[in-house]
Amino acid sequence: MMESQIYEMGDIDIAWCPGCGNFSILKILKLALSELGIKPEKLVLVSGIGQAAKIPHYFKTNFFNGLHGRAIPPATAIKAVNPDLAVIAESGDGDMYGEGGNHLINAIRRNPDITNIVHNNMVYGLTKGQASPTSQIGFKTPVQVKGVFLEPFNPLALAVALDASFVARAFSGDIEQTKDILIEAISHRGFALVDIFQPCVSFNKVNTHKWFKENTYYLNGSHDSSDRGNAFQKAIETEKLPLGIFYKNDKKSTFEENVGVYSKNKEPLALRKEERMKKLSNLIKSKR
Ligand SMILES: Cc1ncc(C[n+]2csc(CCOP(=O)(O)OP(=O)(O)O)c2C)c(N)n1
Ligand code: SF4
Ligand SMILES: [Mg+2]
Repeated sequence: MMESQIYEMGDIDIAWCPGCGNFSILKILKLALSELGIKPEKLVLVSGIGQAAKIPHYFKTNFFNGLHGRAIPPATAIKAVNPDLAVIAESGDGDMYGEGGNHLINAIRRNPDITNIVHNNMVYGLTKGQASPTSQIGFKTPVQVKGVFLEPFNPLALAVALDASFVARAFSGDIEQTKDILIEAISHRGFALVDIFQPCVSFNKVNTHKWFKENTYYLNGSHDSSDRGNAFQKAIETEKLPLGIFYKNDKKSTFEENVGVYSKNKEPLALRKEERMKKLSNLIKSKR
């Protein structure tokens, strides 16, 4: 097994607050990738903006850090032209479920073979504590002074309803179980959504580490992750929030398979230099 040290940046400043759940997610992701034997040169982390989206800065690997809510489009493109790379889109709940919601919906429909990890702290951390789409009813912030009155967005119910190919929820406080879920998600062929509960110790004093411990439970061994109806029932449970792999559909073809560019020629599009140059010069000629 490869050591997770391979992804370490050395002595760098990390801009997260002491005690933030993002530290655990960073550690767990490195453990999962090293257990899978994915070398840094074979990995691309893609992110938008937010505390969660800083994760690629603390990883010795390839990365693309773009606009708020826009991790999915570059991640989809990177995978389409380099199918041999493992591509992971990293984001926060605001980033993916608010600003990036449209991209999430259409990624589920396209089914690119990428993993989408969402650090769900139920708050906008980077911008200092406004409500996010997953903030709970009654959550008070300097903007939502009387408390949030909107029903929280349910990413798992959405993903199962759209027949996403892999849907899971984890908790940053559980290293082993979250690592196992990430290993399955990254190994899965197709779009894998992993929502990870992550305490924000500075701006969410309600949904703390203790709160997540007390308000979650693991789906048991008899949960059938191929049963979509049952997965949906589990996804809409609110009294206690289930953790684990809710749903998997191994039968869906991926975006890369559907676009058909690899049906005859297996060479990654990114490496097809001659073909690209020919297309480019034809395009230029056609515009003259
Ligand atoms: C288009 C756009 N809108 C708003 C912002 C401001 N902004 C930056 S990060 C952020 C929210 C971050 O919240 P989340 O995605 O939950 O990440 P966290 O910091 O909690 O990890 C917002 C609103 C921005 N950078 N760009
Ligand atoms: S503000 Fe919250 S999410 Fe951001 S680093 Fe601090 S504890 Fe983590
Ligand atoms: Mg957040």
